[in-house]
Amino acid sequence: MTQLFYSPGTACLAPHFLLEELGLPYELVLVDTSKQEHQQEAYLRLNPKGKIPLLIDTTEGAEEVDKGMFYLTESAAICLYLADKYATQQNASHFCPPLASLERARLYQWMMYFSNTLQAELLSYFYPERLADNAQTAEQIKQHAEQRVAEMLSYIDAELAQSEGDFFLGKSLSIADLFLFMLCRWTRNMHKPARTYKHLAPYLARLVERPAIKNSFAQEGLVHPLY
Ligand SMILES: N[C@@H](CCC(=O)N[C@@H](CS)C(=O)NCC(=O)O)C(=O)O
Repeated sequence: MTQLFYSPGTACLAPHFLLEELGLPYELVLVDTSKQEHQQEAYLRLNPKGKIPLLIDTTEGAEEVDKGMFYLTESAAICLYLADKYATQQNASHFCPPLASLERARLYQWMMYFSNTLQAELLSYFYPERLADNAQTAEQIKQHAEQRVAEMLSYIDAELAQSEGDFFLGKSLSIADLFLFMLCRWTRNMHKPARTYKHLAPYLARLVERPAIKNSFAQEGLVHPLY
């Protein structure tokens, strides 16, 4: 059985969208961050980083923590793993283009950019107090992070304008779309949210209509504005 440990609206969303898109049986396990459950021993035993998400998958040969169970963290890595694992399933090969193809290289490029640049900046925006000694500096960090996110969104918007299809990498939905949608959602309360950019606006409006994305939002109890 595949289990996704989640906290509503967090970095669990992209893997959640993907599990829904794949139509796989899986279990959602709530980690209640308002009760600091992610910092408690029971969760730290599974994920010593104390972060969300965590995927536990039953995989032959895996011997981490419990025999036969595979523990994986990092939202982008979970998406890559699931997409590869189920690539041979009917209608699933487009989530991750074939190994060593140019399309695959572009997917890596964007997944890395999204996770180690845009997502990292968003984490500074959401947790500025972790980078500062006082409230005034934290506020300044938050403002700078928001400006930098806006620059990144402009760059992403320009890239999207070059797409030859409805999706970020062209004509097929890939994990880059699911990951980017999650990050765009996180900008919804900024002065210039992703939904206000010329090319991101119709792109996000199309994605939010996908049943997999709607189901994920409903299951996590998320309501409007969704992005
Ligand atoms: N790079 C990690 C980031 C994980 C992360 O920071 N998750 C946040 C929620 S979006 C979290 O667990 N926050 C709780 C905390 O930092 O205390 C990933 O993509 O999985």
